[in-house]
Amino acid sequence: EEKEMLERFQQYVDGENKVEPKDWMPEAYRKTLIRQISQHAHSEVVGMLPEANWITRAPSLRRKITLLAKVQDEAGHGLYLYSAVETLGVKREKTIEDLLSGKAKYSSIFNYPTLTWADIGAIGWLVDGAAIANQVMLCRTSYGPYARAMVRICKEESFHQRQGYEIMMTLAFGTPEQKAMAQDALNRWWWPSLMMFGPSDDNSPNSALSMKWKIKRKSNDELRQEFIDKTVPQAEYLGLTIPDPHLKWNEERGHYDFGPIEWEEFYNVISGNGPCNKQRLDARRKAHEEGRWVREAAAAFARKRAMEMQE
Ligand code: FAQ
Repeated sequence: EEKEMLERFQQYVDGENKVEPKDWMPEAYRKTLIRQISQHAHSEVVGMLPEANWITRAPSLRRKITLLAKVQDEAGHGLYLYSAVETLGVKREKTIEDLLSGKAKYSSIFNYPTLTWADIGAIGWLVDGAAIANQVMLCRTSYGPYARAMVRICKEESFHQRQGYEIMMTLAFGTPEQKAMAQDALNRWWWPSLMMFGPSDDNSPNSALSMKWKIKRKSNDELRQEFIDKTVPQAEYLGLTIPDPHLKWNEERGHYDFGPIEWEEFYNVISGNGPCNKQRLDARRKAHEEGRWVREAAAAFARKRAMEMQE
C-alpha cells in the first residue's frame, strides 16, 4: 500500500501539482524539506550579522537607510521561512535550538568577515545575486508554502542585488582608492559565493531525491554555471577582474569555463571552522538570551487575551 501511495505522490508531483501541509507525503520528503527550509531560515537570520556590522558606519544617511531596510527584509524572510517549516509539523523553537547548539547548518557564506564598506556592495551584488539564482528556481518547488514564500522573497532580493551593484558602481567608477576597495571585495567574495550553491552534483547526497520530488528544480552545478554566466558581464561593465585565471568563454558549450573550486575550504567552513563561525553563533546565542523576556511577555499577553475572549 505504501508503494502505491508513493507512486501516486510521484504522479501528483510530476503533474506540477503543489503539495500542501495536510496532504499525505513520504516521510523522507517531509524530512528533507524540514532540513532545507530550516537551514534556509537560519541563513536569512545569521545573514543579517555580516551586514549589520556596517549599519552604524554606512558612508551616508541614504546608504544607512537602505542598508537598514535590507537587513530588516532578511529578518522578515527568516520569519516567513520559520512559518513554512512549522507547516511540516515541527516547532520553530526546536529548529532554533538546533541552530544555537551548532547542530543545524546555515549558509557557508555568512562565515566570512565584512572588512570594508565595499563588502556591503559585494554581498548585495554577489551573495544576493547567487541567492536569487537559487530562489527563482525554488518559486517552482513542489511544496506549496515554500514556493509561495519564495515569490515574495525573490522580489525583495532583486532590490537587494541592485542595492549592492549600485554601491559597486559608485566605488568602481570613483577614485583609484575606491576602485581598489571594490576589487579587493570582489577578490574575497567571489569563490565563497560560488560555494553557496553547494557541492558539485556528483558529491551532493541530497540531490537525487530532491530532484525526483521537484523540491529542487535545477542542480547545484547548473545554478552555479547560470550565476557565473550572468555575473561575468556585470564585472566587465564595472571594469573589475574576477579572480580566476581559468575563466574563459567557451563558444562550444555556450558557457564560461572556470577554475577548480577549493572544496576543502567549503567543507571546513560547513563543519564549523570558517573564519567567523564562532562569532556568528555567539552573536545569535546572545541575541536569543537577550530577547527571552520579549518572547515570554508576548506569550503571557497572548494567554491573557485568550482568557479574556473566553469570559
Ligand atoms: N552552506 O546534498 P547537498 C540567503 C550542505 S541565501 C552550508 O547538495 P542540498 C539570502 C547541505 O545542507 C542562502 N551548507 O544539499 C541572504 C547538506 O548538508 P546536510 C540560503 C551547505 O540541500 C542574502 C550537504 O552540504 N539559501 O540567505 C551549503 O540538496 C544576503 C550536502 O549538500 C538557501 O538555503 C552551503 N552553501 O543542496 C541573506 C537556499 N551547500 O543538510 C542575507 C535553499 C550545501 O545533509 C544576506 N537551499 N550544504 O547536513 C538549497 O537550495 C539547498 O539546500 C542547497 C544545498 C542548494 C544550498
